[in-house]
Amino acid sequence: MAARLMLESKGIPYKRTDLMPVVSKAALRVVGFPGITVPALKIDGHKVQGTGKIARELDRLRPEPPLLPADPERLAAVEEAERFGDTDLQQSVRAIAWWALRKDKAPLRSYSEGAKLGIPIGLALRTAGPIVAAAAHSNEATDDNVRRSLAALPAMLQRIDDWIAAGTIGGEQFNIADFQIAPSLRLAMSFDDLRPAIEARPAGELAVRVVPDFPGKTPAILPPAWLQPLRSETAAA
Ligand SMILES: N[C@@H](CCC(=O)N[C@@H](CS)C(=O)NCC(=O)O)C(=O)O
Repeated sequence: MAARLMLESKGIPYKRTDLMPVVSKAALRVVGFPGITVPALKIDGHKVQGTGKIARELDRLRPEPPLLPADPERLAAVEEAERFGDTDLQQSVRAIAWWALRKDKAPLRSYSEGAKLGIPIGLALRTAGPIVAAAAHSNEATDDNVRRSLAALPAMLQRIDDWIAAGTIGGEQFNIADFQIAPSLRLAMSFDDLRPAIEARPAGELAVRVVPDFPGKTPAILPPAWLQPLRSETAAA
């Protein structure tokens, strides 16, 4: 989603292919990418992998509008927010999402809306069990990690609100950090358990501005005790 939004912000047309998680590692090797993660982009005869590298390559190929600011001080702030989006935030939301899907696979169908998998969605969903289990394992979606992620979420949301207040993200023209952070927030907001603590604050409003359409919906599934740290956030919002 982040890479797609970056291409769209540059006005560069693209062809999208979605890969089943886990299987994606081998599929990327087969088509000649050196690394094992998506997003992976072939552009202008180059293979570029990773949201950060893709953003920098797009700025090189088509400088306007820039994804990375030229001013060194602003660049340092944007890159700090980018790193946070790529690590702490994404890892936390991903652990929660895989934990929930392992518990109940029914919401998967809603997340596959619009996917370009090259095989029928029904078939992909029927064979998803082992893939969900493997992805939950490789993303360390353990009870402990999910509890820790939920406990850390209020401080992460505050950090994002602070970056918005400082003008690091959330400007008129979105930058690499907007595109790195917003998709994870939208994934978190697809959870009925989490949306109330996010949607009314600046972070939630920004996420919807950056990613107006994000597929998927997961009804309440997380243990209420684990959600306690988010209760006060919801009340404040
Ligand atoms: N935010 C990262 C995402 C890279 C990443 O971790 N991709 C995951 C999917 S969201 C992946 O391909 N995982 C494959 C694996 O390591 O099993 C980026 O900026 O490129």
